[in-house]
Amino acid sequence: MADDKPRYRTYNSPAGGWGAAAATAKVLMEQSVVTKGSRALLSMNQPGGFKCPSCAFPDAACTKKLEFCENGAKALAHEATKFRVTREFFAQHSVSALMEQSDYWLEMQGRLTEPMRYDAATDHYVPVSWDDAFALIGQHLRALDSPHQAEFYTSGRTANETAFLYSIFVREYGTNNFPDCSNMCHEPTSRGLPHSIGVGKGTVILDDFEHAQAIFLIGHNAGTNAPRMMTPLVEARKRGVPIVAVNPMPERALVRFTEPQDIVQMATFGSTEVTSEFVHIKIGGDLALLKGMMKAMFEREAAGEAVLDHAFIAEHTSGFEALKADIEAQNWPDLIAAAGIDEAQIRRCAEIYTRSNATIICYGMGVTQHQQGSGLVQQIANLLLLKGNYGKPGAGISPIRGHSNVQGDRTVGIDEKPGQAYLDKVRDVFGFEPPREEGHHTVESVEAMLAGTAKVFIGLGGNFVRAVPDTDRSYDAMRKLNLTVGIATKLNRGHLVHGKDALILPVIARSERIETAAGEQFVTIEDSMSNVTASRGVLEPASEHLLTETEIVCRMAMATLPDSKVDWASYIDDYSLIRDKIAEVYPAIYEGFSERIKTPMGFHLDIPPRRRMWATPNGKANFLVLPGLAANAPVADPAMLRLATVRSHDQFNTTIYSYNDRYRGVSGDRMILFMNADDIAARGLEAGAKVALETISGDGIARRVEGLTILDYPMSRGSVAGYYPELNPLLPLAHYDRISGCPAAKSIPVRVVAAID
Ligand SMILES: Nc1nc2c(c(=O)[nH]1)N[C@H]1C(S)=C(S)[C@@H](COP(=O)(O)OP(=O)(O)OC[C@H]3O[C@@H](n4cnc5c(=O)[nH]c(N)nc54)[C@H](O)[C@@H]3O)O[C@H]1N2
Ligand SMILES: Nc1nc2c(c(=O)[nH]1)N[C@H]1C(S)=C(S)[C@@H](COP(=O)(O)OP(=O)(O)OC[C@H]3O[C@@H](n4cnc5c(=O)[nH]c(N)nc54)[C@H](O)[C@@H]3O)O[C@H]1N2
Ligand SMILES: [Mo]
Repeated sequence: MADDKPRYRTYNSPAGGWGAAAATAKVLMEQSVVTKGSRALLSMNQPGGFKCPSCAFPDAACTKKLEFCENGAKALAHEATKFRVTREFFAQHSVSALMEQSDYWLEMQGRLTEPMRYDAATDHYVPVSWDDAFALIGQHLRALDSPHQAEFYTSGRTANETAFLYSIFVREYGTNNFPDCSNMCHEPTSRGLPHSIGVGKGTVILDDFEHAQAIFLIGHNAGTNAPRMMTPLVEARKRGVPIVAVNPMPERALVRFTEPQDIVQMATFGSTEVTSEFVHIKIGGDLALLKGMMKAMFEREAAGEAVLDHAFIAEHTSGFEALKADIEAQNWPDLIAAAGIDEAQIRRCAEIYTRSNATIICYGMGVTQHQQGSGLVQQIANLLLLKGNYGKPGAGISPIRGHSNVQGDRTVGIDEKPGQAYLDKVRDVFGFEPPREEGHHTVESVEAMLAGTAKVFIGLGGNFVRAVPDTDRSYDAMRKLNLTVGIATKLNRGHLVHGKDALILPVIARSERIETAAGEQFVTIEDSMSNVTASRGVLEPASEHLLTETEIVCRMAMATLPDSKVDWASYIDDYSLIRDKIAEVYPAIYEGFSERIKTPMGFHLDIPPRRRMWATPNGKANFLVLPGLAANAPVADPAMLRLATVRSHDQFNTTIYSYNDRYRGVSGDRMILFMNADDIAARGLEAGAKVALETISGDGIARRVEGLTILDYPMSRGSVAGYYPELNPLLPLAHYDRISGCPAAKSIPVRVVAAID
């Protein structure tokens, strides 16, 4: 269980600094990889080395600086770990026994070493040959009545080459069922933003942070989830750039930070105040903040001041009048109530925004994971359009993506709603007719499993069953399947909650060398700012029985599609052949891929708004209206609290590195309910009390999580937080953004109830 006795205290030191340096050393020691890990860290994010397997923030390549952070080091240490999950391990532990273990314990067992098949007679995983494993997959997939009965999941660590081949395999097989981790993450960006500015990606590059005159950070926790981002933020702050952080939790790194790479700050215990304006927003109150800022600007215009970029609006946009009418219809008391902050602060934010001629707005899960996640992203885009904050240095929209290649996977075909022009291209390049109907996103794939129409699940990375909403129902859904396949580096819950047949297929990881018959191979990834770079592993693979993800995809295809039009065998050995095909399917952005990838810094994929070009149906950037002020459906229960499920400092999504959350002052416990003192008192409760949470959903399904300890924490009023994935049983499958399908994991309506002892 917990690695320490639980302790809660206030963390007053700056984030980063010696605490981060010590944590880096500790994790290398825990995984027994001090020498190997330290050597590998020197190659991480360096030209000729491999890309950090953690987040998707770009690195300032070629600076000769160390380009890793504490959490990147954790990700690497856990990948390079000396611990192993062997056939003896599986012989020793039945699946039912493993089910009793925590996610943390499963992770700590180490790297998977050989392919395994579930044996129902003994309830153990037993060794299987690779040939037999692929034959079993082929047999199941060929036996289905329709290819739409299979679900093909991708997690965002998968490299471009693998994801591209996977998308071709699945389309030749005959379905667009591509549930993807992105569906739970930045899908509101991928689906919402194209209507606004013609592209579902950010428009900012790293260099823009050097030219920004104001930076807004809405709903993301950079110090934990994209720590390398702290460097450009601290540099901007030192230049006097105002930084506004909008968050229901006063995240420590946003307040004060010491750069572990800054020798002087480290030696003098100095630090930088990162945020100049902290906006203690209510969960979902961002919509009212954004509208309030726009209202303040329209009021000044009405008073005769010119605060908008009228020339830009006239030349480049459409829908201005409708937006103006919607914003002017909002009144201040409603805006203040919905945002949970005062009018003066909204006006201050508007003032900071108005004064700046180049503003960057960054955002994360605090924006996307609401029922109106896509609408919220579009309001951010509106605000930027009002001052022409696209296509000039230092300005633009900057979604901070999650997994290191989640954006790249989408670019190269992991898309359940593919465009017809793209499908035509696939047909022309590969010579088969791809399916034209839309496939399932993540929520729809779980619904299909529950309905019994889905029969096979293949997970290319990730930990699907732990990441999706409604844990109990999702476990039931997975258990109905005929076959589940987990292509993975580490043992996780997804391998234990399985179908009638089940396979675990272990892979070579990002930091490890890929040697094929054609010599050493590298893969490529696309970061959050659309830079494509090569990644070459440097370590020995964790076991001699591992295969590359690419080979696994090719051999699944060969076992499933005996009459395939695609020369799968050739791609197993030579990845440049895959890149040539990517270039053929996406000539506009990937032409000359194999040549362009030779430069150490890689290359940037074209983002038309950077040139003030708008790939929308009307050729303009569009102001879009989201009526009202509610980011989520209102709930009529006065006891209701909005629950955000968030990450601790010591986890990577469903992978739990420890039970500590240093910057929030928590150690030894993850069953925490972060709650405002007034909300605690209003319920006659006390900090330290054990309580349960119940979802208010009205669909007749009881959702409850027991055993939470109340922590008196400076949350905004009416907003509570706790950890993902422990609280996923509270998140109803149907609680999601209708435009993107993204589960509203930051805004679950709950009530606190007495714990059952
Ligand atoms: N070390 C580490 N790095 C990671 C990950 C990890 O788990 N560990 N995960 C990766 C992935 S896949 C992703 S998507 C990203 C996630 O990175 P983030 O987007 O930072 O994700 P979260 O921790 O879920 O929550 C973000 C913040 O949203 C705030 N928030 C909650 N509700 C609201 C709201 O209504 N409004 C506003 N304004 N804020 C709100 C929370 O207080 C929290 O600070 O990080 C990536 N990087
Ligand atoms: N309640 C709630 N739910 C959420 C979220 C939330 O904030 N709140 N966040 C959502 C978000 S943003 C995301 S992105 C999803 C994450 O969902 P996933 O991407 O499915 O989950 P991860 O925990 O990142 O996956 C971890 C597993 O990936 C495997 N793995 C690691 N590296 C590799 C590799 O190189 N190759 C392969 N093949 N496998 C590898 C390991 O076996 C490990 O156990 O969860 C979502 N779910
Ligand atoms: Mo994510």
